[in-house]
Amino acid sequence: MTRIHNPMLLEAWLENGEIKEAFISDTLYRGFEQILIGRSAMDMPYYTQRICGICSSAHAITASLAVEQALEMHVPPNGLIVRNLILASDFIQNHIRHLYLYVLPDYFRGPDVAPFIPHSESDLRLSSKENTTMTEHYFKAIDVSRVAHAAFAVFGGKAPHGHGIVPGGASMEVDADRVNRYRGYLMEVLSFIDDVLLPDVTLIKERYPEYVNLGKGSGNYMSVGGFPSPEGSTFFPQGVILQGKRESYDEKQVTEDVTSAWYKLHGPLHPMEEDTIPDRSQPKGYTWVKSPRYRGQPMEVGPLARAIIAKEEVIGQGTLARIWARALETRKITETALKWLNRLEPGAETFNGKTGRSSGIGIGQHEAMRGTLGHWISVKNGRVDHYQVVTPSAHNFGSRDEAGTRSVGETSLLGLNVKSEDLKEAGRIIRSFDPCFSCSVHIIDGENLHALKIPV
Ligand code: NFE
Ligand code: MG
Repeated sequence: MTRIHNPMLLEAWLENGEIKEAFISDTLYRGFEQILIGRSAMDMPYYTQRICGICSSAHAITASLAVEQALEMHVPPNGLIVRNLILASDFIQNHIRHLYLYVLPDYFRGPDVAPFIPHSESDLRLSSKENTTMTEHYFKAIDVSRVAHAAFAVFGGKAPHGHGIVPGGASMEVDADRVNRYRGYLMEVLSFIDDVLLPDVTLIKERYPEYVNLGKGSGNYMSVGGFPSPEGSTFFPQGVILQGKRESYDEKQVTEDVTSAWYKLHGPLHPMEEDTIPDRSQPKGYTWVKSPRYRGQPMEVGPLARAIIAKEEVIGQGTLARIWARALETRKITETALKWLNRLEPGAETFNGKTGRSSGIGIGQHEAMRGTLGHWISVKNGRVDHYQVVTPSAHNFGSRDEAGTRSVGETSLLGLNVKSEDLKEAGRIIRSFDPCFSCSVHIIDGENLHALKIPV
């Protein structure tokens, strides 16, 4: 798959043009969790941000939450808001880049120059004038996503992999200059969202109406919530929809198994209990992504799941429903971040480094750009004893579990009619999840690359 974050392999079996079976593999192993053992817990936001460059601040916040719980640290109100502002700008950056650079090239025809060549000519429905406008917007989106990253750097120091989010709060103090600069950047982004982004997605929605529901996932949705206020409420609510029923989220129900992944075999285990030991010889293995489950079931996570959990109106449950939910979320986060700015108290502390203990366990959970992110940590005398990361893309694109149940992503392709030679229909569905495969496995062997052979 091209135009996603890092190496993903889709193998699909077709009969009369219909997808009957699909396997999605991550061909990249990284071993992040092993890298962290023995290191200072305080450094976890810095290390884990390197899992990924597109959602770095989500890892920083989630790691900080885990460490703060483990060591009994308390974040001052100003610090909470500053962290929200950093993550908000990163969400905006992510959503704009995902839409224009990864998604829209499946729907419009750019000019005959790089990066638009070679073209896929199948199923293009925009007029030549609309294609020209989309091309202009594509380049404009690169500039605007950079503006969002500039907002990130105001409180994060730099982007990606900022220095602003630390256990105990935020490293940057609040002053009028920073507030004004952040506001200026976000006002620019907001007019782009209203004048360009939302109309563009509306146009695609009108021209490709069948994609609103094409590519539905498992129908189970989950959000752990995110963007806390000093009063204790969260901007993203927490919740689960499992087999049609709404229930409250219970962290103890999260497990991972590795029946079909390249790891030393173990059954479903809670992230605090499991290990991450690579073993390329596993007979059923076809990917480096484990199989995260909630109450034993695969859960769809991401902007569509968040909208459904928040009881917001959604237009469907498929490809363009995901893309539309992400577009609306971009607007909502930008608007809300501008309001958070007014809640900052210039000069008030953003950081409190006091710890209540030096050993303990901590569970960090926060919604990342692509959905639910969890970091589980055990700290002994200030050092990491156990670390487990479960990412949104692992939820959406993990391996089959011990019951053989497919991931949300694999399920979304079944029954799809493929007419184009380049499997464009499948590409559109997969990309609507915004998959990231460097996050999912959190050393590639360049010498022995070979196609995977998977028994059906
Ligand atoms: Ni590499 Fe990430 C996000 C995390 S992954 S992008 O959002 O966590 O699924
Ligand atoms: Mg993991």
